[in-house]
Amino acid sequence: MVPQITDDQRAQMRELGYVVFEDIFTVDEMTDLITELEADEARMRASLAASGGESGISRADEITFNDHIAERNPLVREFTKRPEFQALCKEFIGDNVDLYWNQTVFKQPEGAREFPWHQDDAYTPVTPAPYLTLWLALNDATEENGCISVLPGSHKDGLREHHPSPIGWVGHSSDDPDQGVLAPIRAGSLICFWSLTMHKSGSNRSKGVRKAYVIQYSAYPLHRVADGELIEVEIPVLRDGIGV
Ligand SMILES: O=C(O)CCC(=O)C(=O)O
Repeated sequence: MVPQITDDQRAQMRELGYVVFEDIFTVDEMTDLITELEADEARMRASLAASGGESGISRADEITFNDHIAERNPLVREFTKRPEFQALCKEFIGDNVDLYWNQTVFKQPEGAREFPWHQDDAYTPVTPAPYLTLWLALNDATEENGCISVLPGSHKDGLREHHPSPIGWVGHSSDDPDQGVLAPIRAGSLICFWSLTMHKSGSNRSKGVRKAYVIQYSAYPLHRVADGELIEVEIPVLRDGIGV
């Protein structure tokens, strides 16, 4: 279902930095996508397990980040260009948009660790910023299995100081009294937020894997803040407002 974005949602994105869009896809509409994403993730996790179980911020028995799937899989690539996403990109980014990054994030059952509070911009600051993250639930994301929490309004003061941890940058303490708001969503729903919106995910205390496909879109052209270099991305999504 292509979202008809309301004035309230525009205002919420502007003021709070995130909007939940419920039931954008049915599970049937995601069946082929999920098959491809799961197969790709299984290959990645097998090779991770064979080489010691850890690489970067992925842990085979805890949480895996499997990126650039659309770049190697035509079905996934086509999915990232769906009209549902184009509508959000056009609304929140503009007429010239690229797929900036895409990754699955699978959280294994009964894991105790949260994925820490951070702004996505902390990983690689880019300009123009912020870009847009669409966190698509491939299965129901609940408080029990480690759904996303967001810190409303945290996008307003730019990039905050982050410090490194074994599982990624941390920009807000898990001991801070403000632990934001939980955003549990059904499979096929998505959380739309800015790359400057502070977010985290909880521990997966359930018996199943929590599965998300995280798709990030940026304005074209895009440059790295550190050296001003143009970031070459492979997958254009909109040019002059038209899907490509
Ligand atoms: O899905 C998760 O558990 C966390 C993902 C996340 O925060 C991210 O990809 O930036």
